[in-house]
Amino acid sequence: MSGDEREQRHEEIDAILERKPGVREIRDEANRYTVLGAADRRTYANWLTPIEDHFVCHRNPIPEVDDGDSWTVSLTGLNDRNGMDGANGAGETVTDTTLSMAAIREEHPTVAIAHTMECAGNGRGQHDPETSSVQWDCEAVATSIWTGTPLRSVLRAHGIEKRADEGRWLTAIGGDSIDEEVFARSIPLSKALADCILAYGMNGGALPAEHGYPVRLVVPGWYGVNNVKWVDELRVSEAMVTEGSLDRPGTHAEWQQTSYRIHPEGVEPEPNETIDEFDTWEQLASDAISHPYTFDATVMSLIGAPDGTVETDPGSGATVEVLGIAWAGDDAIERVEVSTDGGENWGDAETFGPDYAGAGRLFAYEWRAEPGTHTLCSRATDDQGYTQPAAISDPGEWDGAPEKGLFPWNEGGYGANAYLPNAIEVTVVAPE
Ligand SMILES: Nc1nc2c(c(=O)[nH]1)N[C@H]1C(S)=C(S)[C@@H](COP(=O)(O)O)O[C@H]1N2
Ligand SMILES: [Mo]
Repeated sequence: MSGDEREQRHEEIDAILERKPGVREIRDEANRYTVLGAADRRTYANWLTPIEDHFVCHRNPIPEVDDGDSWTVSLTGLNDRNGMDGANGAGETVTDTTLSMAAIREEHPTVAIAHTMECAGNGRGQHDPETSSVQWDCEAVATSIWTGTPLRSVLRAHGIEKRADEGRWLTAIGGDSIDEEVFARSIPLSKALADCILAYGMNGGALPAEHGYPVRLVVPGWYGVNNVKWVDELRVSEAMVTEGSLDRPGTHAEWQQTSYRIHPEGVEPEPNETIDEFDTWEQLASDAISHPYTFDATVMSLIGAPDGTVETDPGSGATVEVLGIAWAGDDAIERVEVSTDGGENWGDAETFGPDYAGAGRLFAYEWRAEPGTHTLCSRATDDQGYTQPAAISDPGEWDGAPEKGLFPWNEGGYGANAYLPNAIEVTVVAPE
């Protein structure tokens, strides 16, 4: 990493701060990422996150795109329909085609989907002792409406069929790939065909440069890292990306096989060509995969309001509405509880508002607030029965951490969903 590139990163951060008043720079131990997070906890009293408050996270410089209409996406790899694209006429054929932005926009259905996107490193800064990299507290999560084209439609048009999805993978490669460092992520082809889109719009407007203009992959309910920005290539294969598996220079599998996996200190996770359990928490809890991959987001919740000081209104019987958002990747939220005494006692909150697969739910809790200072926290349970643990474990406590109500401290600081670190202090004052 040259000094020049670091310089460029700070310029990039400054430029983003100018157009996004709702974010602030986050401390990055490695000084390698462009990282900004929601500046105000009250962002999470909303279901939709305004673009100004939407976190940003990437490593390589944003590609310069003067004319988004001339951007292309190459689609390569296996298909199982004869006579398509680069057909060789003998059984399985290979796709090798180039998609224009016009084709992506106009030759397929247009859809809008909701997606709560969380960086897999959200909560990393709550690990004690500290892990390396970006010290996120809880500001790297956002809910947006993404407009684009279903991948299913694009893939089918080029011979990639549902019946051939078993065990196959789709690798997306970012246009921010530089010679030494290729940003590539693989997701199961079954997920790609089910609900992923090539997005070119965000919250009803154009996709901003820092969020992937002109086109990004949106993987509903899955951690940010899977949502490749500035998509340059899509490739279908029998295996996830492994080191050297792409016909490109530089390293290929860092983002899939090394970082973004949950493991104890001092462990180097073994690469896998394929796995068949994708739920992140299930991988952890069942030991199905050693050193889980961060695919779907673990169950989480955040209180957005009140925060700080609140004056009770005698007309309301001194009740205060506690508002927040809960999400569980591509699983559904089953229950949200709120505590106003730091996790000793809990009451059920009510979920309300939009209810889309892959996006969070708003919750509200009627709090009879007594004057004084109180510690508020929330904990959610998903429809698989997983509940947010109370705290992050010590580094040595990997084994059985979830059963002990702890999220395992892990070297990369991924997937943290404990509720106590996200507690907020609220001071209640009676009206004069
Ligand atoms: N091409 C590319 N896509 C990327 C990244 C990147 O570095 N390059 N960062 C990923 C990570 S780690 C996250 S958390 C999300 C953040 O998306 P956002 O910046 O739109 O919030 O983008 C993902 N997509
Ligand atoms: Mo991330």
